[in-house]
Amino acid sequence: MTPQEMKSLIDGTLTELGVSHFGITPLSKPLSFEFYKEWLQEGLHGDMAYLAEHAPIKENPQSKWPRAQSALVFAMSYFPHPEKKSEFPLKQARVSLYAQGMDYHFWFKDRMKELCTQLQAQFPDEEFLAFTDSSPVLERDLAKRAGLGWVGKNTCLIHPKKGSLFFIGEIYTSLKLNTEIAPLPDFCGTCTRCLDICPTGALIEPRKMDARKCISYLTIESRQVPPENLREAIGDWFFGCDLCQTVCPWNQKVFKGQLSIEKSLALSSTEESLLIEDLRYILSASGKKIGKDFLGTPLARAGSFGLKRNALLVCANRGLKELRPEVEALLEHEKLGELAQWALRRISN
Ligand code: B12
Ligand code: SF4
Ligand code: SF4
Repeated sequence: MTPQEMKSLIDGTLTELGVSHFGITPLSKPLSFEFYKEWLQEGLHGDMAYLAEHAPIKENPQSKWPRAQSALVFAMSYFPHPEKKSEFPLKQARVSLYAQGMDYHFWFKDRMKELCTQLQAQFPDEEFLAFTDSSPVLERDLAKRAGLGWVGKNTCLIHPKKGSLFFIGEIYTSLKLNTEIAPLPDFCGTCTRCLDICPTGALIEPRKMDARKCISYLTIESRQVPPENLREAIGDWFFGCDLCQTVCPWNQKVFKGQLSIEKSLALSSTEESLLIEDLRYILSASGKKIGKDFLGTPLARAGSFGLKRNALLVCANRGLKELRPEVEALLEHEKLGELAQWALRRISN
């Protein structure tokens, strides 16, 4: 089957599923695998041990999926968020755009599975497997090879007409769909806006991140309290960070005037009251309540410990004296006590 035949077969379904753009690539060793290996060797992945464990399968996908020959690769835009939560528990706390709705690991995967079912009916003897994010797939490399964008200096995959605010997902198939897509050229040019804005200096070189310094890592993936030298730079980010993307001229062009590039948001007194309400709720709620309220959203990943840690950071960085009792209540906490003491010193000054 030719890639063109596949494209015309699924084009209609892709529109129904809300896919922004898509491409096809043969499954082979990622072009950037050596870079990935060096990145791991330098320890830039921090505590994300699974990234190292996944390396052999990322290098050779057939070692896990022997029949897989090609990948259909999809971009799913997350701004505006396509799966809003009916009652999002936070009103003002600063949450990165991808997390302002339901968790894409479920709904995006479900949409791709619908397509798998349709393809399976057409090709009963072939294999179709849907993945997004958590599987051992080097997704940006795969998406780049499928023509979905170029790898920007902020490390994100960017498309000149779609920007970078999209998820990547893929269907591995046993169908042979050999295609040579000319990769998109690099349109970063001399721009360095992402490197310049990053509050923690996580983008240590163009296209190279020290994940241990990225606010997304520190407020989502990490199960630790951040080192003191990075705490202030986290600013008012409660969950994740978008700055190196929202500042990007390619996103500015696509989402004219809709993206904030403030390192710390200027809040009206009403907004500040809402923020205090959000943080008070997080700092004092039980783990069970937090688990229930954030069920099915990306924030559930950080859990009660992670969200309380993030609330302490924002409270300290904004000097919210109103939250003194809630901070004091955590002073003896086994894992958060030291951070609560730091926060207390900051709001007392
Ligand atoms: C670990 C991880 C993180 C870590 C580390 C991120 C990083 N930049 O390394 C943290 C927690 C910090 C993170 C943050 C975010 N993440 Co993340 N993350 C991942 C994950 C699970 C693995 C990424 C990884 O292996 N990193 C290691 C580095 C070395 O690899 P890489 O970034 O993929 O880069 C490769 C390419 O850039 C390539 N490359 C560089 N130059 C060239 C040139 C050529 C020619 C080619 C072919 C390739 C190439 O080389 C690298 C290594 O192979 C992927 C999902 C996946 N399975 O791949 C999602 C993923 C990369 N994340 C995603 C998202 C949405 C985010 C956030 C926006 C979320 C948020 N707002 O908080 C931020 C963005 C921050 C940023 N600037 O990257 C999307 C990216 C979509 C896109 N358009 O690029 C992914 C693909 C998840 C998904 N399925 O949608 N993430
Ligand atoms: S997401 Fe934020 S902290 Fe991470 S690299 Fe981008 S600007 Fe820096
Ligand atoms: S901000 Fe500039 S350098 Fe960074 S990814 Fe966008 S175009 Fe490239």
